[in-house]
Amino acid sequence: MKLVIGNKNYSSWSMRPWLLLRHAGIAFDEVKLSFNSPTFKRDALAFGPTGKVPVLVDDGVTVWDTLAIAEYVAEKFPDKQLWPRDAKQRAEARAICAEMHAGFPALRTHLSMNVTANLAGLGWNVAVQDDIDRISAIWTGLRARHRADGPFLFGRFCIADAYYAPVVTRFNTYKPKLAPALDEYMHTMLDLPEMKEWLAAAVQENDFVAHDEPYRRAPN
Ligand SMILES: N[C@@H](CCC(=O)N[C@@H](CS)C(=O)NCC(=O)O)C(=O)O
Repeated sequence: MKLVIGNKNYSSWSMRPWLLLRHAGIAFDEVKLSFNSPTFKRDALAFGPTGKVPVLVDDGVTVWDTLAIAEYVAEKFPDKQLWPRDAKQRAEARAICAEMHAGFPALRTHLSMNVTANLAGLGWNVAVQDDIDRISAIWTGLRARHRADGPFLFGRFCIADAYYAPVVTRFNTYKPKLAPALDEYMHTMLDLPEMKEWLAAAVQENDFVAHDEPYRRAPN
């Protein structure tokens, strides 16, 4: 199984399936393409029809959309229980993934992923706050209901956590004011060994766009 991704510093869509596969212990070969390369589009088109990442290539199948990748992997590895086992919870998990997939345009535009930068206080506007408030409501409600089952949105780690992982890193980069109740979930996600692996690799890749440089955080 091959997962084609973009820069670990910038590619929120790539982070989701990468984290999902790693956390589940599913082996894959990583192929990383640089957004800063003049051949990015051509390189990406060699793997999938949209010229975007991520793309999963497995056993003669090409899957080029994050939600489709998550579903494909969940079907291929049912024992990994990548969606919640309970049908009602599964429906809700799918709904919040779809909401992330299609929504939160202000957050995505103004707090774009940049995991190694410190952009505290930047990017905020009223529309961004509306997105933050909606995400806060999702996380707070799920954590309150599933606290007894574990530290993730539905208790156990599932596709929904992978889906919201780049929001966790965005909040860590832009540091908007969040309800204290969300700190615990932020820490749970940032402390995941796979998340740490991704963040460390983002520092190492040293492939930043020039206007980002003044904001680079010192490596931990
Ligand atoms: N709907 C796609 C979105 C993929 C996407 O927009 N990927 C971005 C990187 S995060 C990309 O490849 N951008 C490069 C480009 O548009 O040229 C998915 O869910 O995977």
